[in-house]
Amino acid sequence: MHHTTRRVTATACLALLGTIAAACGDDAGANSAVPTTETTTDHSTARAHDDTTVTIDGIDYGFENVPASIPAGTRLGFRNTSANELHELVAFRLETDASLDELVTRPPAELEATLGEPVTVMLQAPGAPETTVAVGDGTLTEPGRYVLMCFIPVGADPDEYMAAVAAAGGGKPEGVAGGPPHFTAGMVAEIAVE
Ligand SMILES: [Cu+2]
Repeated sequence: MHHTTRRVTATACLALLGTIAAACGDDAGANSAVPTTETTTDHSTARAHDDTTVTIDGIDYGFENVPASIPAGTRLGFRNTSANELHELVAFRLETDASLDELVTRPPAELEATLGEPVTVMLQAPGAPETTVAVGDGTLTEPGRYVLMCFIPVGADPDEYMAAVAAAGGGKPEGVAGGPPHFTAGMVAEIAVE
């Protein structure tokens, strides 16, 4: 009887040990959750990434280094690499599914009505040391489909245009001589904010 009881006790102990082992296993599980803490650290890194500037280049005539998509909250930078032309990055959040190819063929008034107000406008004269931020701060906050466009007339005088921007209080300058806007020459791009 005693023997049997002991055996049972021994079995219970083994079972208990098993439970402890299982508990240890859980602890191990909790320990493996330590990297989760590091993942949390990664999250704050990701948040820092959201503030990272993605610099887009303006050339004659187009945008370069445009990512297909960026996380919401990414701040765009703009750099004009042209030696001759003033360029700008004007970003609009599109409320339409229309293709860029179709959009750019629309009459100016209709195009403006479709685009609405720009989220951000950044300009840089050729050779200028800094980019002028006229609207917003380059940050694309709301997820969606965005179009980047340059409205500078082909061959416009950079100094004259920048003076007109200043006179318009950062708004759209009027009456600066030049050819068709750069976007009609290919300075238009799409970017997805996710
Ligand atoms: Cu341009």
